[in-house]
Amino acid sequence: MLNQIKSPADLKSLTPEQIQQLASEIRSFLIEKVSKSGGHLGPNLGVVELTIAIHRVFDSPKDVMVFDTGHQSYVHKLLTGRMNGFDKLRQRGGLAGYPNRSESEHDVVENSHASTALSWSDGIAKGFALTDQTDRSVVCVVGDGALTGGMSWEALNNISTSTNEKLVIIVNDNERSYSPTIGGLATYLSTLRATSGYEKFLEWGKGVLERTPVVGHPIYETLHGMKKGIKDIVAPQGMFEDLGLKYLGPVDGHDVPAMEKTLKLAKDFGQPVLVHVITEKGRGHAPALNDEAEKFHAVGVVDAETGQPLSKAGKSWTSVFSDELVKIGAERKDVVAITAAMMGPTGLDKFEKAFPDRTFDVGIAEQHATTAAAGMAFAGLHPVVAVYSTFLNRAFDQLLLDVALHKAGVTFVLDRAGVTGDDGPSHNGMWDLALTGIVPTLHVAAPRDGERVRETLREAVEISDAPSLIRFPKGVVNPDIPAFERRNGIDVLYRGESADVLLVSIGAFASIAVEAAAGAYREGVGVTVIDPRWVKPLPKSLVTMAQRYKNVVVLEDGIKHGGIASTISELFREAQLNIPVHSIGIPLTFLEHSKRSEILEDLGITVQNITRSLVAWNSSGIDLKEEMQLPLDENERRKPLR
Ligand SMILES: Cc1ncc(C[n+]2csc(CCOP(=O)(O)OP(=O)(O)O)c2C)c(N)n1
Repeated sequence: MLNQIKSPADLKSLTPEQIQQLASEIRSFLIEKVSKSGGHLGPNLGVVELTIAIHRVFDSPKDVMVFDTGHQSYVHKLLTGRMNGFDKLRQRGGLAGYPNRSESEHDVVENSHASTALSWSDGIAKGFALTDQTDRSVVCVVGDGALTGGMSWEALNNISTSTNEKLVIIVNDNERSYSPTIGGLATYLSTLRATSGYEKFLEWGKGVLERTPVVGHPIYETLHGMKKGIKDIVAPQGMFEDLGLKYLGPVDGHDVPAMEKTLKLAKDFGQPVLVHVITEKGRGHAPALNDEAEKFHAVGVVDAETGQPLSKAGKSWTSVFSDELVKIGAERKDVVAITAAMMGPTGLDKFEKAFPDRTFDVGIAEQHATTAAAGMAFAGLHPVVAVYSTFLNRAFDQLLLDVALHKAGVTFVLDRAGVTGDDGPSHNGMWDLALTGIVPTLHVAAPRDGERVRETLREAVEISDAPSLIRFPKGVVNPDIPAFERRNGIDVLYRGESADVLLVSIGAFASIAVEAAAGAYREGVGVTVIDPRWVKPLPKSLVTMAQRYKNVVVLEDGIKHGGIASTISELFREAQLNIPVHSIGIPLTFLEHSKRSEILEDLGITVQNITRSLVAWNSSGIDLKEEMQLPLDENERRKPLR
């Protein structure tokens, strides 16, 4: 069946039996392919029937489908003619892990940050209404997790007053984000889920009351007469309907005929309608269903049958942080942890286990997490906010004005900093160094290895009169790189024979920097590698240190524009130090999905290439110090740091 589906039009004539067969083939296909490449298996297994029903009722691309976050769009990709791309899912040359405009006219929104779909959909539907494209509907699929994000509610507030938008909002309620969705909204949705129990309640009431002599029957009648009121007690519909949104549901999202019936009703209504759909994350795959923690929200490369990882990874950056925070938590009762719906992925699960009362999952609400942290700091706590680097972008204004302006003692821990690769452009953590560089009062550290994660984390939580932040990449942590010495807070990792180049290495690139310096030494170029650890504020001693060199090179896992190299250039300019500063980092561009190593290779961030650059810059550079007649005796060159 699946082979025959080249476009959504091929779905329209299928019989109920064929649809069932197709759903089952899609599940087997996804389990086989995603196990090989890694990706969002659980969410996609949950939306198979839902996506088939959408494509049977609506006509893509005339009707627009917007998937919130987009991680659950694999089935949509399969039904829109992209089956072959799954062999290289999330790899260079293969399908992206999220919708992608360059792949298909059926994809519109590429952003993988949650809670944007309702705003996109509102905008598109308003646009269609105003440009006389009245035959076009917008279908917005939003998870109960994504619905915890503030943007979703800003959008609903606007959508609900619209009378001419052809917009069908499908709330895909599987009760989970990564882990179970939390908060008042989750409780509300679970009450709505009980709506189907209302009729049963009424039946039960009838049975019991009719057996009660004299007063029983009248009470039942009253009960029945108060249907709406009782329904609100048993299953309050209030919130969505009070907002002015037509609510349909809850519907079993695995029952295609039921889904189609409801979606047709919603489509014909001609105004915004919210359809509440119940699905099961990981459906049809025992290992996913048995994964209590995350229902295979996102898997690496795993055995298709058992779901077990095929290779054993080493200790990750995340787990180094995770373990150290638990130790700190045992020593300091004021330290609390905050996650935005990513307890496991950020490593806060261990802290939660040890200190459940001091751990807060706020839902997909980075902005709230950040400002609430400022409040907690005011009240005498030291919050540690753990998020992925890319998601801090969401909370920039809160970081700047709620936290930094108020000099709140909050520590941010950014995981997945730098190039992450396979999740595509919006998941790379390449903006944080530039963004945080312009936040007054904030201290920023980029630890180069596990030992430095522990060390800078401890230093960070000691800062109580200003915010602090540490950032580290995805994956397995580097072996520790001890320093020769620490000078005014700056670690010297490699001493050059001569003072040709001062290589300032930021964070996890230290091992590449040291190897490149060794390579340059073999070419006769003296490179000293230093790691300032704290990149904001940069130690003043950097200026004194740099004075002895002909060239300064900065290597960073972030955008070059506004990054650490640019801060160092400014520092030198202000100190009237005229030394060329070369920058190796990420250009200002969106990086297509690919392996991290492939992207770094493209950017020239390899030992071989950096060695070549160090040699080239050394030979082409004008020796400004000689021109400026600064002291450069041979002894100084040999011991550049004395
Ligand atoms: C702003 C932001 N924060 C965090 C994430 C990480 N994230 C990806 S999917 C997800 C959970 C989504 O849950 P839900 O919307 O219910 O979809 P489901 O996977 O359950 O279908 C989270 C927290 C994100 N994509 N965007």
